[in-house]
Amino acid sequence: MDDGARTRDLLGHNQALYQLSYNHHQMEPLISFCGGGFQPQTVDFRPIPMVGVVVGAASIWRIPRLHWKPGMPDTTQNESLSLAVPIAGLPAGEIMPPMSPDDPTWAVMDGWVDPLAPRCGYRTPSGKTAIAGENGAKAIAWENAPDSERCLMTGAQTWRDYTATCRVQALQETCGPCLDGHQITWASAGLVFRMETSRRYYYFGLQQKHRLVLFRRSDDEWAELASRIVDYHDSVITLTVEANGDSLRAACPELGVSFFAVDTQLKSGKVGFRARGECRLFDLQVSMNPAQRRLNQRLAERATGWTAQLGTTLPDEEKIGELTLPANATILEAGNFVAPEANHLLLKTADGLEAVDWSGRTLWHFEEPVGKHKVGAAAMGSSRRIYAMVGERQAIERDSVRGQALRQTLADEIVVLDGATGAVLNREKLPELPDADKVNRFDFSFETGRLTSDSAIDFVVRQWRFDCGDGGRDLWAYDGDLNLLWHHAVDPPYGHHNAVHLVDLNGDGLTEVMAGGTLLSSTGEIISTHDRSREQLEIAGAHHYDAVLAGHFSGDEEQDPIAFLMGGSSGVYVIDPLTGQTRSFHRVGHAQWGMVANLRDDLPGQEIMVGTRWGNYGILSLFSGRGDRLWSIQPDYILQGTCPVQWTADGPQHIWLNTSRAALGLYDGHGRLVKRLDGLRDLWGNRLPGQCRCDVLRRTPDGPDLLAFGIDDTTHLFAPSR
Ligand SMILES: [Ca+2]
Ligand SMILES: [Ca+2]
Repeated sequence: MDDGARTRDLLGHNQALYQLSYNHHQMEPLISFCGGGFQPQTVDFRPIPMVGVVVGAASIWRIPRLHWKPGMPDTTQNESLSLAVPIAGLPAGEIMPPMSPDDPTWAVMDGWVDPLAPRCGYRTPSGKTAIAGENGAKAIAWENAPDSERCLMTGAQTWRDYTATCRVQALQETCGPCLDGHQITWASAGLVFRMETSRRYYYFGLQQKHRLVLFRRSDDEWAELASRIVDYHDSVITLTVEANGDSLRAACPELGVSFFAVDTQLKSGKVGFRARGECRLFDLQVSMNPAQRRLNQRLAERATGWTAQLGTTLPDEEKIGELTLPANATILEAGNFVAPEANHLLLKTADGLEAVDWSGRTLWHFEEPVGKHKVGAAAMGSSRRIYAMVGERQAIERDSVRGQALRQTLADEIVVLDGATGAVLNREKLPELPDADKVNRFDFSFETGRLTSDSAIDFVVRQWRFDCGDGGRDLWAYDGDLNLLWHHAVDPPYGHHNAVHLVDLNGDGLTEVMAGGTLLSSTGEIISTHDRSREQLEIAGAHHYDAVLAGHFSGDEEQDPIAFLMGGSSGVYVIDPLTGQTRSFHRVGHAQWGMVANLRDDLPGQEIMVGTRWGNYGILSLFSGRGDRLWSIQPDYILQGTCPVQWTADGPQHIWLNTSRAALGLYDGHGRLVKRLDGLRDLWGNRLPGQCRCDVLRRTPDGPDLLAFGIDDTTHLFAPSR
């Protein structure tokens, strides 16, 4: 029995604690809570009502006896630790600008991160400016803007016990809504501690300049632990929190407030300052006494040991070769489009498409610049068809989410290529658009399917529109010979590339078209529309369904088919796609994309991974195939490129996180890092996020999956060691 299974048995029916334990890979005796004998000191003591505080604490208390290693080295660091934001060392002006990684303030602020505006993350202002405050004292200023929420955090996911203090001046009462919370209208400034994700943490601070509040946030749930109305008038105040086991203390001496609360929900995490709306931060310090420091170090060692132990049953990565690609070529995919028994690589080059074998030898070259492409799901004869968009009706220059210049082209034609030879089988004009000025691209449905043809070679052309936040409304269905079958415009709009799918949901052998919140038959009739689409569209930051997954995921015929609608800031709707009826919804943040994989052999069917973007990048949430949310993690604060990886011949898939060196590794279906991939970490070196290219490729149709890791001009291939 592995440790996870033991934990589960021990906790028995206590599902919430079981999940927390899994999330944090650490079980620690709650010494300070159980033995401290603390008494509430203030009028505002309010223990939160919660199922089984005592039971929960007792359960957690017992776990270390299974995991405790008496021989663990004593770190004997009998020194306290103190960290302070070096405000005095900051030059005046914007600090930590995300898209300027060489800005000198990054070095000054080494050790501090802003999860809401991370270095090399995405195109967003830092929102934090160093200024000279009153009496010449330097401060960091937060600005007055709806999207002004920013943080300064330090520490590690394993930090549990510590003290944090800040000196702050709050200058704004209301603020919002923002992409992270359509319902938030209050400005706030205060301390964050035990941050598990940027949407899950404890917080103590001023709200709307008239209330001091200590709360636990879990996504859109704000559980207030203590609060008091205060008489505040723009003065600089001191906020202090101390977390020790389950006991949370919070105080503001200037306003005469001292809170004490007991809460068991958040076990550990980073600590720092977070504010929405205009305010000034004059000081921010985090400290640990020697006992706290030793504890936190032991928790970090425990987590490392846990990863090593979990990884022992998985093969290490072994470098098996390198790919030599033509200059400026990118890998589109590896697949058996040439012949059924072997996989080849499909490359995109500046002047077209190229098929190469694994030694880099060119099989064919299609010499027309290609925008979007799609490889047919079914073979025609021995090869697959490749559909590609070519030509240029119009083009625009834009910045990508990550700040790079992009040239986006509205294509003119579709061509069909023979995957074996690259020969053009057919070509056809793309539809004429009466409102072409509102459209920046055509695109293909996420997969080909069977609309009228005998095999899955039909597809749908979709669009990206400026007036739908890069989503779209129009759908044009084609058969594999490029005959236009039907055209339909849907309302509500669908979203990005992963929002239009061809999938057989009713089992008649023909594929339906799931386009955002609308399901259409293979012949273009509307079958259903999401019943909460109006609500979804009214939520700020949710102007389309960013991504959609529909299929038979649950392994339970009572539940299938099922669809997951990733609705931007409205979160995730789990619906019956045949009726459009919502079964459940989950406010996970700005849900932007999703993928299907079998990450858990102990759960029937497949699991759904959902990632967030705007307002809270990098949160990954796993759902069961029937729509239950299992856990959320946030290994870094950058767009999470998660690829499902079949790393063993049998057993569940894993996910490969590769957006930063900090997050790099294979993770299991419990959200645990199980393989650090040190070989890749060595290659990564000190490169910044975005400077390594990562693909999961299969050399043969049966696998195994290879990790393709591109650094500079070389693509290194790693396979599971034998
Ligand atoms: Ca069907
Ligand atoms: Ca499963």
